[in-house]
Amino acid sequence: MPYPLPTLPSHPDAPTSGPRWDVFCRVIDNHGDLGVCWRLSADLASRGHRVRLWIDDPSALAWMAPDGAIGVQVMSWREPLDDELPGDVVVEAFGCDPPAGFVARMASAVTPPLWLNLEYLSAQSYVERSHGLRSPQMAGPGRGLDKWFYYPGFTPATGGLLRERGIAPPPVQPVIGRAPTITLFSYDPPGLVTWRDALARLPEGARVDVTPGWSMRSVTARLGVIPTHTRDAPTHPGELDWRALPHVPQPAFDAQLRRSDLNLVRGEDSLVRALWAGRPFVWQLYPQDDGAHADKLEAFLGLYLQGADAALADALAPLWRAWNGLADPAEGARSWDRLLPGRVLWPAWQAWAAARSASLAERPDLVTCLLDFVARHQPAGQTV
Ligand code: TRH
Repeated sequence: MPYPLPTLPSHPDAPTSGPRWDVFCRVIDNHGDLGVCWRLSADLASRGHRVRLWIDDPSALAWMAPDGAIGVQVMSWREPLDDELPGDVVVEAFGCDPPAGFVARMASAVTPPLWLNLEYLSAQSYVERSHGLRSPQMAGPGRGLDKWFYYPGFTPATGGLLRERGIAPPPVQPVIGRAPTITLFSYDPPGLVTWRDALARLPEGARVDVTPGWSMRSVTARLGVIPTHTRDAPTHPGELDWRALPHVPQPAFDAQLRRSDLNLVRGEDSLVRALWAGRPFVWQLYPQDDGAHADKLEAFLGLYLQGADAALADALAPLWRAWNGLADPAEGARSWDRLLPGRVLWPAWQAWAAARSASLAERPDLVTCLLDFVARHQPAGQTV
């Protein structure tokens, strides 16, 4: 369904001084590109920076960020874009190739802006090798400029994870004598049926909040379930209760993950939010035709489960693989029966999710790392 175009949010109270950023974002597919760019822009603005977010398709902002953010100006991506002066820093998200006219103005500026390419999040080893590399532009409208690769990541040698100031992880909530609550935000997970069958074996039943789009379609088509739109009706004990969620603003989405006992998330941005929620979660990666998501999953599992109790790791890894279609569904079924709320490994999973969230949150966040990077790489004579 097409969404109505939002009124482009721009605030009269926006700062009139402070470093100026141009963030370029092309919406390729799904919501992750815009989700990351919006979070980055809003986080920068919350620290006093002025941000112009250039987007080719802002329609999802109508629900993701309906109120906008003070300091962020949403701009329509135009071609050619040669009538605008670049700010102090230009962020090209995911190699989206900003308009040639704008890049030419960057190159001809007396003090050219710092130009960064923000890359996708991964725990793979190439990230540490590639973070912060310089790419001198030998040809094209940006000839003479340097473009710097900025890789988000989980380790100190990477660019960090988006994490706004003031996020506090919720306390661990026991699931005793009640149906657990689960949020489903997925593509079409190969492990869907196995998971539903394991839920059906829970004596207390479960409540599943289903996000719009892919998740709703798979639940309907593959499980034959029509989630109800009643948010507040009580859950019937011992049953599986499927509820349809609307699209909600990012802060409400994050709160939904924090409230749930278990989260099934997809894509990179909600992976990070599931981490900060501190709840047990399973991640579905965007499936790639060449199978590249398998290596990406293994790299993340290796990092995430480092130091975990062997019994927990031995159950979680096959479950995550099976959810992504990368292991036998029977292995997934065995794991769910050990890991779901009330089962033998549930307390260990809860404790691990909280501990890992806390340990990753000890690292400086992406915007803090980015500001440090900019300060170290800005062209001579410029202060950001
Ligand atoms: O939407 P995604 O599947 O995006 C993905 C990834 O970006 C992936 O890298 C890319 O290759 C693929 O698309 C094509 O999942 P992700 O990254 O979690 O982004 C979803 C965003 O939507 C996130 O910012 C949270 C936000 N969101 C809301 O704000 N409200 C909602 O109600 C929902 C369901 C999501």
